[in-house]
Amino acid sequence: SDATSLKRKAAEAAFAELEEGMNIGIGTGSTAEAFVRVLSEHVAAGFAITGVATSERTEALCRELGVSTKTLDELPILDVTVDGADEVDHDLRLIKGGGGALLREKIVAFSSARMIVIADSSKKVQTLGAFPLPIEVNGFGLTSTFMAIRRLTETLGLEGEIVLRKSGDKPFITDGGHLILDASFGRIPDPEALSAALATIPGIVEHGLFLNLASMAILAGPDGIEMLNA
Ligand code: DER
Repeated sequence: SDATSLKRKAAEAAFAELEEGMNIGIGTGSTAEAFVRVLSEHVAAGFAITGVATSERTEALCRELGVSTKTLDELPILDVTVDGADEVDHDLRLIKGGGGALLREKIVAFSSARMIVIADSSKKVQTLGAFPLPIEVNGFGLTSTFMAIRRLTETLGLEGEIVLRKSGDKPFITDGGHLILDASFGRIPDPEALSAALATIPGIVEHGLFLNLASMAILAGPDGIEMLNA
């Protein structure tokens, strides 16, 4: 479908940013998987690269397609991370976490000199928040954490449903063993203020606001590729 080809076009443009011998972080989600497929074709043709996966799911795909990976402990300093996003604004602020891998994605992106976001152009927004913000929580005292988030976001003027992410009829469990709350704020006019406020709640492990991490976004649309640079 043309959605797949748009993902592939963005993935190919991201590959063009790589150099042989780089250590790269590899994201999670369908666009990141298109990138792994593009990468595997070049690896098969002799392109030397080592990846650090951001999820078990991505790790399994790399193994299946012959892209060599190491752990972040083996490669703690990465040249670039290539990853998808659920929303990208004009300042390269992101909402991520739709695929449930936000904690490892954020740690890997933070360990990289650069972060390249690949997405179809439908992910570009004026203001973040139409996509529900994933908030990864420990789960101990979940109701207390939930109430703290509710109270705190209301003081920021943010309303909307906050729901526990499910996998079938059971709570979704992340690779790190945590739970995810999805908060439908609708619009987040001040992502920095929200990020700082969430950091004050001890039960929150991490959230899907990626600020000051992306250095480039490659957005594929029906009329071509748009590159956004920080
Ligand atoms: O979970 C994530 O952050 C993923 O990158 C995801 O949000 C983007 O997934 P997609 O490429 O399948 O749209």
